[in-house]
Amino acid sequence: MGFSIGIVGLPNVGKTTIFNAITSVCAEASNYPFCTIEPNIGVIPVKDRRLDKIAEIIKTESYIPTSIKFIDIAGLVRGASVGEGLGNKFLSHIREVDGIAHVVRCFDIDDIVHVEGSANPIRDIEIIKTELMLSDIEILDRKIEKTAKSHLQEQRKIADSFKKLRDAINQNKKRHDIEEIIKNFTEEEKRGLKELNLISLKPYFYIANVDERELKNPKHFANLKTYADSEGIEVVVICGKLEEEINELNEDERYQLLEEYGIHELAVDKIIHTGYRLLNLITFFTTARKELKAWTIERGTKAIHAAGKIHSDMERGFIRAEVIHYEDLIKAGSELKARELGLYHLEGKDYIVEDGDIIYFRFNV
Ligand SMILES: Nc1nc2c(ncn2[C@@H]2O[C@H](COP(=O)(O)OP(=O)(O)O)[C@@H](O)[C@H]2O)c(=O)[nH]1
Ligand SMILES: [Mg+2]
Repeated sequence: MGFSIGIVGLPNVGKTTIFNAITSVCAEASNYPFCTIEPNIGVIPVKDRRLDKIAEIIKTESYIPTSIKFIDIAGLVRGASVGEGLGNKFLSHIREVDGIAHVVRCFDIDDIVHVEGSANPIRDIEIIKTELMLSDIEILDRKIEKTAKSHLQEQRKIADSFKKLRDAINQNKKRHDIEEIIKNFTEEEKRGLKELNLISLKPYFYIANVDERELKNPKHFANLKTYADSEGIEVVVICGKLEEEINELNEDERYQLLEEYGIHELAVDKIIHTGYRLLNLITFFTTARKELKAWTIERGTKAIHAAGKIHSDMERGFIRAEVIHYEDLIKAGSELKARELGLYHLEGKDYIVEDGDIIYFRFNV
């Protein structure tokens, strides 16, 4: 299962525009299993120059980048948590994602209706956050109610822990304070918490959607930035409309056009890089079965679990991992030379996979 990012925000802030802009890279990669799999779900290949470099050294029949899933989640308005605008259905989609990209409208255009009258980043963010928070509180209340009535003392203790968490979320406490509360949870409580998939605990960042005419000095942006800084949250600036419009161009033409606007990185790359940082992800490579392939895992993943990303049999029958780091392979220039230089190392199941590792898993089932 890959990693996923949900795009949230008020209506008419540019979520679908940005979704279309970033999923358009799929057209170029039509030989890959990436595309828009449903109108609002796109699996985006992660560009990685290292893959091309490895492909020059290790000849395989094909090579496949890793990917991240994006979901354009509609329908969040004031009252979503009580079902307004199909709110509950959309909220349940947000529970499934690993991270959240919160799109904030930083432009005023009269023809494009703003559900709250006019753009105001902080108010807009807080409307969405309130809905997300209320939805979590409802879920926590259900859990508390179920456990508090129990005749078992342990269950009632669980209710107390969850009550603490509920109150912290309700009082809009900082992420850090909430994490401190969770640290004191027992293992069982932590497992129970995981199952609830609380949105308030998911990592997030903001996408400032700015107008192409205001790129140099986008309206409302300073406010958003100050607010985000106070939370310690990243803001990615994107001009959704411009990037959607240049969909049809090939990559070189796109870069050329964006340069004219002073933009040096495609929205899709900005968002993927931020997503990687946000979710603490790294990439490793495999070259089995005539196929060079990139994979995404969380930093700190053990070799045995990295193998499980590829196939459950590989995890179950894990014997050893033969590893060479990307830089070492490039330095050696060929697999043979790398072997002569002793750059391959054998690792056991507890080896922590590093970004850029090229791994041959040995397994037995
Ligand atoms: N001028 C301008 N219009 C935009 C921008 N982003 C979105 N729009 C327009 O805003 C409207 C709503 O965008 P949409 O992506 O459907 O918003 P959603 O409801 O959040 O999915 C559309 O008419 C877009 O063309 C932008 O960066 N600049
Ligand atoms: Mg939309």
